[in-house]
Amino acid sequence: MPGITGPSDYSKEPIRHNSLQINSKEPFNAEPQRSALISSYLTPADLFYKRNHGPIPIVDDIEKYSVSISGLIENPKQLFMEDIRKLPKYNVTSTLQCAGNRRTAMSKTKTVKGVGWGVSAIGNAVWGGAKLTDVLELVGIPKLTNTTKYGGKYVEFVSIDQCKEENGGPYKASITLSQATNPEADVLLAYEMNGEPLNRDHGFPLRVVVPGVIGARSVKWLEAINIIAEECQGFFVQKDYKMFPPSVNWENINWSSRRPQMDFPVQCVICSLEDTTTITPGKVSISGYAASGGGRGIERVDVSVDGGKTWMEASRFQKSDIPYTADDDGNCDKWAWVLFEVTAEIQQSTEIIAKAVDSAGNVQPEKVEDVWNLRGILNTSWHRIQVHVNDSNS
Ligand SMILES: Nc1nc2c(c(=O)[nH]1)N[C@H]1C(S)=C(S)[C@@H](COP(=O)(O)O)O[C@H]1N2
Ligand SMILES: [Mo]
Repeated sequence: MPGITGPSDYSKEPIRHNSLQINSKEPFNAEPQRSALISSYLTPADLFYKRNHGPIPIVDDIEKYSVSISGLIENPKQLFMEDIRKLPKYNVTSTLQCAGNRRTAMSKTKTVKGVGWGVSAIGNAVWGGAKLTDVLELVGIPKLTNTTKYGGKYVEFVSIDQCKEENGGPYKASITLSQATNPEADVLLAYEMNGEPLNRDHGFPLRVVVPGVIGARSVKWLEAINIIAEECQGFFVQKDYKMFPPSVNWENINWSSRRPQMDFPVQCVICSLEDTTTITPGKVSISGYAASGGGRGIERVDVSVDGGKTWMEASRFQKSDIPYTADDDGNCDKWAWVLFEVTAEIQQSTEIIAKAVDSAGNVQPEKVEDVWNLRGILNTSWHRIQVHVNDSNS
């Protein structure tokens, strides 16, 4: 084995922060409290949501750890950590969001299948590592390639964790070769998160980060890269993480009728208040995160404190803890979330709503019912908070 192993049981899991809300113990799936998300622009690694499908792999010998690159190419190669570290290092600030974020709220409309998540299956980090474009050049694939000489059109990432959905096989995903070889897509083989070496939960020693795309494609504990003709045939690409219309149920589902979800849609959540909150009348601070996929930054966030009759525009806050920027223009928002804030006077019980608009003018769906799907993915409906005001006379 090449310096890394995927255990078959959960006896060697890392130690986790005790404030995480655990949604499933084995495999370990957990999210921070929503208030933790807005206390810093960059989410600390120990509080960052953890989404796993098997036991966490173990690096036995980092010197022996390598990633093989093969498939429809001329010169397959095995790369060691030192080969990857020799390439130019990029720091990309990117939000990672699980497609299942806010699934629990969607399941209230009608049952859905999948791990229940609140609003915190999302985090924002600076990922440090080599660009995939530079790595692929080492095996003779130039930048901006759609097809290799041998018909390679997709890049498949293979891990080493043992997943039940794959009958004990590893987690896999793929992206197009054109995205993989586009330097502006900023796809990374990352070995750092927020300036520290990746920790085990987040993919030590090396993970893929595909900015602007649902978290499922950012394969952790990378073991192999295959250049292939068709997209990855693994479970998580073909039979999971696809968006179906509300009419599809478990009897009539046809998995091959849909494409795997890639970019995530525009999303926004209020994190300063729980979904149901009791307050005393007066000023209330409403803050949270907004993010969109595909490199579409956030244009604005609208907040209503009267159930959607009138709206005000929120302002951005807390950019000061960014140690790095995504590009030379200081454009940090391309792949990253925006934290927003507005203060409102609230005198009576009401519904507070937040919704975001991305740089392409895309908006969020008003009702969760309209985007309900049996796998409970992509709940990006308007985020609503029920506020009860204490009656001071009673
Ligand atoms: N090897 C491997 N990579 C994986 C997964 C996994 O279970 N195994 N889960 C994916 C999913 S669904 C998400 S949302 C992200 C979560 O990354 P995080 O745990 O670092 O937050 O990793 C992705 N990469
Ligand atoms: Mo996910």
